[in-house]
This record gives sequence, C-alpha cells and structure tokens, in this order.
Amino acid sequence: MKVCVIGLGYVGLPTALLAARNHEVVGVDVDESKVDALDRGEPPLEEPALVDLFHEVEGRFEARTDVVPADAFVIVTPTPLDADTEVADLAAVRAAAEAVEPVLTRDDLVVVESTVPPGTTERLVGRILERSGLERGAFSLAHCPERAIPGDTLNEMVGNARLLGAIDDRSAERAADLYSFVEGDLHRTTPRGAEFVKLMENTYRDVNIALANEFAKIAEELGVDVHRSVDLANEHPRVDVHRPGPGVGGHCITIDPQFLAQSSTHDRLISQARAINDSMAKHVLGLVQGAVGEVPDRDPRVTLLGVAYKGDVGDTRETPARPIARLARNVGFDVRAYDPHVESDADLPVELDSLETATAGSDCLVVVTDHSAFANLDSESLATRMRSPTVVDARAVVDRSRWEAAGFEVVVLGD
Ligand code: SAJ
Repeated sequence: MKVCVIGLGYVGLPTALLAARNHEVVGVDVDESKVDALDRGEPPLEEPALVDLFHEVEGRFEARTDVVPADAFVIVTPTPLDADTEVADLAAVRAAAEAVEPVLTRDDLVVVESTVPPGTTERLVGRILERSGLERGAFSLAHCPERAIPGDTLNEMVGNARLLGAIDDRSAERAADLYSFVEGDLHRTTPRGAEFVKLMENTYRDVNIALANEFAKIAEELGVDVHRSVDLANEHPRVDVHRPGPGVGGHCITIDPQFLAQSSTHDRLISQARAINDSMAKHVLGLVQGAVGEVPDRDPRVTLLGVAYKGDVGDTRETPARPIARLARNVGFDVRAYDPHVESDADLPVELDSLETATAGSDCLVVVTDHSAFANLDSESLATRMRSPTVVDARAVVDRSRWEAAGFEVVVLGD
C-alpha cells in the first residue's frame, strides 16, 4: 500500500523508514530544511542503525512538505504541553488531520501514532475526517502508539509488542498490515484503550522514578547508600525500583503523565510524582552548595558534566541540566558545561565548552547525565585543573575510591 507519514521527527522518520521496507512511503514535514536534507541523502538521524535503514529503503521513501493521496496516513506530529495553560497542545495533530481530510477516500486508513490524551483519536481526528463526507467505517481509524526508547529506536520499534487501538475489525486488519515490520505481538484494543495504556506506561515510569528519588532523599537523611539499597531491594522477585537522579527529562515522561492527570478528577499520585521529580534540580543545587561552602575572592564556579536528558544521547529536551544551571546562576554561581554528545544548545542558560575549558578553575563538577564516557574521566588531571576538586554525582557514575584518591571530595546523590 502507499503510506503517507505526517511528521518526520524522532518517531515519525524511523516509522516511515521501517514502513518503507514493505510499502511505498511518502514522509511529510512542515520543516523544509529537513525535507531538503532527506532529499540530499543526509537524514537527521543520530543512531547509526537508522542511517543504515535510510539507505536500505532508498527508492521506496520520499520526503515532501505536502500531504498526498495515499492508502494509509500515519499522524506522528508532536503533542507538547502548552506553555501558558500547561494542557496538551494538539494543534499539530489537528493540522495533520485537516491536511488528510481533503485527500481522504473510501477504505483509506488513518492512524494516530502521536501520544494524545484519551479520546483524541475518535473525538478530534475522527470528527475532522468525517468532514470529508465519509462516515466512520467507510474509512479506517486507529491509535497505534510507539514504545521505542531513544538510543535504541530501531530494535525497539521492530521488537516490542504494539497496540492496535482500532475502531473496527477492518481498521485493525489494515493497521496490522501497515505495521507488518513489527516482530513483537500486536494487541487489539480500542483507540481510547490504546491512548490510556500508552499514558499508563510513561506514568508508571515517572512515578517509579519519583519513588526512587524520594528514597534517595530519605537515604541521605538516614546515612545509607540508596544505590546499593535499590540493587538489594530489586533482588526481590516482585520489586523493580528505578534509579534516582537529578530529575526526569525528555519529551515523553515529563509530559505524558500530565495528559492523564488532566483527563480525570482523580489524580493525586501522578501530579505528586511530577512535583517530586521536578524538585530534584533544587536538591542537586543544595548538594552543590553544601559541598562548595563559602568561596572567597569571586563567584564560585560550577561545571555541569552532561546537558543531555539521559545517557549516551545528544537530546536536551526537558533536560534537568536547564533548571540546575538556572538555579545555580540565580544564587551566584558562574556556570560552565561540557557534554561529549552535545555541541551547542540555544535553550540552555549556559554555553557549552570543551572539557578542559569547562573545568578550568572550577570549584565543583556536577554529573547531570549518565553518559558512559563519564565513568572513565581522568580524575587526576581534572583535580589539577580545578580550584577545589569537588564532585556532586547525581547519577552515581564516578568511582568514589578512584576520585577520592585523586584528591576529590565526592558527594553522591542518595548516598
Ligand atoms: N530516568 C531516571 N531513572 C531511571 C530511568 C530514567 O532518572 O531509572 C530518567 C532519565 O535519565 C531521563 C528520563 O528519566 O531523564 C526519561 O528517560 P527514559 O529512558 O525513562 O525514557 P524516554 O523518555 O527516553 O522514553 C520513554 C520510554 N517509556 C518507558 O520506558 C515506559 C519509551 O519506551 C517511550 O517510547 C518513550 O518514553 C515515548 O516516546 O513515549
């Protein structure tokens, strides 16, 4: 079948390329520079496996800025939180549905893959599509959310089980054909059921991380090591505590729980978990202030190691580095930053430097991101470059005894 994938972002582009293994695919994006880059054979993809896939499907994938008639349409546009009202901003999903409506014909399939509040697929997208004069059922409609983890997108998109939230049998059959690249099981449910399950998954992770962060703060008070404690607790066959850290970043886990909370009057735990995770930036700053103490002569200098929202990716969306940098500057720190995976980021309140420049004369390093490269940093040369060798490790990645031997005062969040 001919497939038109609308939205060529972190999820849409890999989805379009995978679909192109079995179908003819047109990828649509409003960003002309992205479409031009794809035309030139320069896909904006970080993961090497996805770049290989791009070359594998050459000839079966084409990028454009306008929606074209097709047998199936996949809407994979972003669904951020509106900055003023803090509710789901569905403008891009709405615009995509409105672009499909004029070219929709009988028997076409429309899939919403964007993460959306429960009810969106049928109430918003379905109704816009019905303006075409076709009744629901004359066209197929489904919500099939993605479950891929950034950093291992291809394996997860292919291997993970997937939900087919379809309005009827025909929609489910056609969606199964569209997603024939998936090797995991395909589970049939309703659109609203699939919307709910997707939000449950990311909410579960946010709440679990909040619990780990609360455990970390309690462990600091009690004088025990939370990291060793989590390992030991997870030896229990029915316990899976996540890892504490400087806060939760990324575009999904910071936002999706709020879609669920906003859809109900029964939310207590979900909002509380969000608040606990957001409080970690302030907690990290407290650890830094406690470790650095008073610094005579000039503003104390702090160096953020890592600005990406998680390890081994260059993605800074909703990164905890942003509130940590802002809070530190507000209390008079001179803030520097280094990230081996990020060259620049206009949204950060701090410039990125080389490791050497960022750490020279620093009073305190703060490990914000669990990049694997940070486990092998040369603590001895860092110690000689800094004014006072102190490290606040918010990710438990440094080897305490090695760093202490190099002269560092080591403070680990949750220990
Ligand atoms: N984090 C912790 N402690 C942990 C695990 C993560 O502090 O134990 C932090 C990370 O450092 C990061 C944030 O949480 O800042 C989110 O990272 P993540 O790896 O948990 O999740 P994402 O946002 O990269 O991807 C999630 C995944 N959802 C789940 O694992 C339930 C992914 O499968 C989804 O497809 C993706 O959201 C999405 O697009 O919805």
